Amino acid sequence: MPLLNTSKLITIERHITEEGSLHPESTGEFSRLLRDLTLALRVLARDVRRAGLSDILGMTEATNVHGEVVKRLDQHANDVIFRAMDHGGHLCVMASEESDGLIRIPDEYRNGKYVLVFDPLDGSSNIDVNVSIGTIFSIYKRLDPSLTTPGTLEDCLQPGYEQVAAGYAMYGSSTQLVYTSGNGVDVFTFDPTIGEFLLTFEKIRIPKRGKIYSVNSGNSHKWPKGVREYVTHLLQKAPDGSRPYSLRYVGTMVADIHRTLHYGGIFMYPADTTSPNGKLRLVYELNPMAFIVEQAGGRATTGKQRILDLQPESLHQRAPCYMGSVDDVQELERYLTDYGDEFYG
Ligand code: AHM
Ligand code: MG
Repeated sequence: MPLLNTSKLITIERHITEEGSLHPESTGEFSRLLRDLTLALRVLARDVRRAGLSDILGMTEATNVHGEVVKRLDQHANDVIFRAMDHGGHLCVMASEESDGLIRIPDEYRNGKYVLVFDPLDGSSNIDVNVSIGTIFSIYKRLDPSLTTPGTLEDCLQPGYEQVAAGYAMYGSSTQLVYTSGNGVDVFTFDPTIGEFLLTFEKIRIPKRGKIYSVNSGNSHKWPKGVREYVTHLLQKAPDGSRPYSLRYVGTMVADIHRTLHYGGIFMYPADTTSPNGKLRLVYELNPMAFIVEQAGGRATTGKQRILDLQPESLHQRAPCYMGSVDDVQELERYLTDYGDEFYG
């Protein structure tokens, strides 16, 4: 699949403004919110690129040559997003993987009608070793958009199907921003020479079936029976050449889903005997990714239920996840039904 499938020269800001103009009731507030957020992503793309040079990696306790406390890159990313988003007047509350509770809008700024939840730097185990990492975000309208009071926990705990927009930035060999507002999925690539995200792939579609599976197989002894049997099946040779599948696992969800969007296949983080709800967090990891995957024509489930239909009960709750090509995910679901989700051992 080519990396560039559009002849349009268009920035993400223009794209979002044009999408907004399709809605006559649009006030432009959402476009301004996205403009602030893409500023944060541009800053982070720069900082990730310079990370090894600027003492940003590693522990939080260290002091750099300027006498400043060095922050881990994930804490730094959290701060950058907060500083870009707290004063715009568009948000009423935020929540992040890096903050235990709600992130409130400071009293001196206006509370707007949107809610932002995010994982500032996904792929923590890859940060210090120069392997692709990313930022995941999701935007909701607050439950009562007429209010001007601070947003609440309930505003952040809306089911994923209520998302207004979601996306991720992947800091890889280039920085790409993958974005949906419910009208398909578009990919923008950051051009550092002009400081803009340019549209490079319009309305990406996940192949109906792939030939790659992505999972931490170090956990296989703890998986449910159905997942073990399914993976065993993927590794058996099929006469028509459709199997065996290849295994690809970066360990950064953003990167593993990004590849799945382009090449198809399945990404899994199952429940296991030590993590009965899997590892990945529903509100700011799974829901935005599930929205993107579905908008690209794929499927995203816990094995029992569509991810976007789950009612979150707490900010950091986890859920099992299987997402990717429709045929692959449905096949996995059949294995879970046939073999059950009991665990071995
Ligand atoms: P993080 O938010 O602390 O980085 O954890 C989430 C990451 C995902 O990006 C990735 O899919 C998963 O954890 C990898 O976990 P594991 O190392 O257990 O395979
Ligand atoms: Mg994460």
